[in-house]
Amino acid sequence: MSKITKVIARQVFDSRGTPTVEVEIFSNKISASSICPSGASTGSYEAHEKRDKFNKKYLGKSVLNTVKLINTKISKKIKNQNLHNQEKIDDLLINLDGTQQKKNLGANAILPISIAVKKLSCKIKKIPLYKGFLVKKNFKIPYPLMNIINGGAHSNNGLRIQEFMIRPDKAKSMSDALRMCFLVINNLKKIIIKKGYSTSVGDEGGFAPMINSNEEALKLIVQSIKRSGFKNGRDISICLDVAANELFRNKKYSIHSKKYISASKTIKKYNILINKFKIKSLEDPFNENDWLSWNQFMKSNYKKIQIVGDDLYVTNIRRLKMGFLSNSSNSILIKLNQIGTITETLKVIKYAQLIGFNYIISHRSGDSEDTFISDFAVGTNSNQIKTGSLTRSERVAKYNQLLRIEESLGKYSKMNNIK
Ligand code: 2PG
Ligand code: MG
Repeated sequence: MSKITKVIARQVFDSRGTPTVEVEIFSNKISASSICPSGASTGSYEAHEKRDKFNKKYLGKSVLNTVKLINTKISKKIKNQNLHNQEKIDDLLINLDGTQQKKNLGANAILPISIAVKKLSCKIKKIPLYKGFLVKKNFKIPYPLMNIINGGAHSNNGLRIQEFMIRPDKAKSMSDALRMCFLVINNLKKIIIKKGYSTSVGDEGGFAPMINSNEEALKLIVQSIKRSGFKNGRDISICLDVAANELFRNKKYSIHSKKYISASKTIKKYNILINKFKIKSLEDPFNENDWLSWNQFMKSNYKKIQIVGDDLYVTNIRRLKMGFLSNSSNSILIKLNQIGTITETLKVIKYAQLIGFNYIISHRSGDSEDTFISDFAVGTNSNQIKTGSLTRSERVAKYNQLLRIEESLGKYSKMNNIK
């Protein structure tokens, strides 16, 4: 048994320059740390993120009270606990909080502790982090869902859909996958320059050209896939995250233009886009409470494409069960800070496995140099990982970690299967 001997929390900054919590856990002289990520387009059922609302020095965004809470009350609670008993430590934190949505302590206090504990446990056991979860042998590498054009809440270009992603379906390895994406991104850059748009990037590293038509963004991507020598829909697929919570008002959606239209008209327009651009995955096409539209869309598309619930499920097993019973989607996005602990996240993943859902491990738009999710994706047998474009170090760090894992698996390394 190794005990937790010291807990240190500090305020650091995320990729948007917003304060966030870093936690370092010690067992005698050995330590491991983790930094909490943060979303911009959040679901209302997510676990709570606590900030110092009234501290004007940081415009209400600091996390100094959370840091203090970890360094005092929480630290006292978990000190001397067996570091290898993740479930017990997570339970202590869940109970200390005592609310459904982690409103007392905040998920941003709990998650970095949960992750740092797991990292330290693996470090002490001298096993690579990816070996510390569900998979014990035959590790597989997830396909990247690479967000190459940013819109919605992740940039101010006026693009309504939040994420335009590519998935290199024909890649034979992670390094091959990254090479394919690298080519498409570089060709996309050339095309964007030629059109006279800016090549600046959004929060997740994808280009954020000042265009406001979804179709135009999709055409640019199709062109760059072609120019890179690949076939759209065969070698590389286009995947979208609509983040429709942000585009919903009075039961209507403004996804395809600024005008709000009914859900059934929105579905018709989705179907046109899916056919025209061979879209293979659609995340959050509807609002988090609009179960009826999710179900209607599912009925006609479930065999054709991956339909992903992010804000719909918020990595919460109760909501995933509701979605499964009401036939709302066939896949779930997994974000650890939506629920707050590794233990709860693993329960959701096991349930997703049971019902045959794809589960995609995801970063947040505000992220950091912490590469935990790369190991987590391999260790939970996730077939896809969503972690931004191949720019901005907080995104690239995750891909680089997957390259290291692939290298360490050597000749046993294999890509996962996409269904
Ligand atoms: C999403 C995420 C990550 P955010 O909606 O899927 O890409 O964005 O972290 O802003 O919720
Ligand atoms: Mg999303």
